[in-house]
Amino acid sequence: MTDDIIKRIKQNVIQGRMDEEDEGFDGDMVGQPGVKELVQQALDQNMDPRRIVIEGLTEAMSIVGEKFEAKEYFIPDMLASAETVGAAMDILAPHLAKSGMASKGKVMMATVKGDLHDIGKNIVSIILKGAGYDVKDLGADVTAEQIITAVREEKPDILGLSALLTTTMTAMKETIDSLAQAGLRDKVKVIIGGAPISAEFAAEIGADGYGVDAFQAVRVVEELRQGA
Ligand code: B1M
Repeated sequence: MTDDIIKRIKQNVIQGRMDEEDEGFDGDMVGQPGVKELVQQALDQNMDPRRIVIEGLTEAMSIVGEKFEAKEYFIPDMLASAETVGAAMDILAPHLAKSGMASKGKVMMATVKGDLHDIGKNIVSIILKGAGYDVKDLGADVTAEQIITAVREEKPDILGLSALLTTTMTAMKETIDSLAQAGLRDKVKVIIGGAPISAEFAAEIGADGYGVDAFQAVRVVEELRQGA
């Protein structure tokens, strides 16, 4: 039963179906529950929201990426799927973020310059909030200068940078170098992540940590905070 609902959430993200009024890319799906209804049903069945994120939404987006690579999907298709994930995260956020906890520290998050992919960064932000961190999200396509200004003003304990394009990975190094030039590098720990990022790349550009996914990102932030 629970496997079935995860499967249907995945299918509907891939179909870009927000709710029951949507046809889906294959047409003729009007009347069947879409991502919003299915996510709510999964929560009503007490499904772990982390499972919905990992096995439903994230796996679906990776299939969407494969379809884009195979030229089966185009940008509007990717966007339609991405929007269903955004709507699902709006429903899941309060369940992932436990309220009323004392803040464990301040984390500033940004997708780097030139990169508009914000779904992964948003998931990391929500999971960090759920783990008790005060998260300030600067958004996507954020320049090193904007990040330096925000770090100077907000004094976060941790800076989290996300990149999804091989061409924008270099903006992570630029940001870390700019922090050093601004005399801020020893004031903030930097963790990076995103599909093309690896632990080796993180070490190479002088980041303090790397998270393969949102849950590992939280573990790394905890380690950095304890070691700080
Ligand atoms: Co784009 N895109 N896209 N795209 N897109 C990819 C990344 C791509 C791999 C697709 C493909 O070709 N297979 C490819 C990149 C190829 C490359 O660089 N080698 C690509 C391309 C080429 C492009 C454009 C250049 C297309 C074009 O215009 N020709 C263009 C670039 C725009 C720009 O950024 N300047 C573009 C545009 C878009 C859309 C706007 C249409 C849309 C983004 C919408 C949005 O984000 N609001 C989009 C989408 C949806 C994708 C795919 C399909 C899905 C990305 C995603 O959301 N994944 C993607 C293919 C793929 O990744 N399989 C693709 C789900 C998300 C939960 O995973 O972001 O990896 P992810 O986050 C994970 C982990 O990586 C990690 O935790 C998250 C949760 O577990 N993580 C962190 C992420 N950040 C972290 C930070 C951390 C720690 C962990 O610490 C701080």
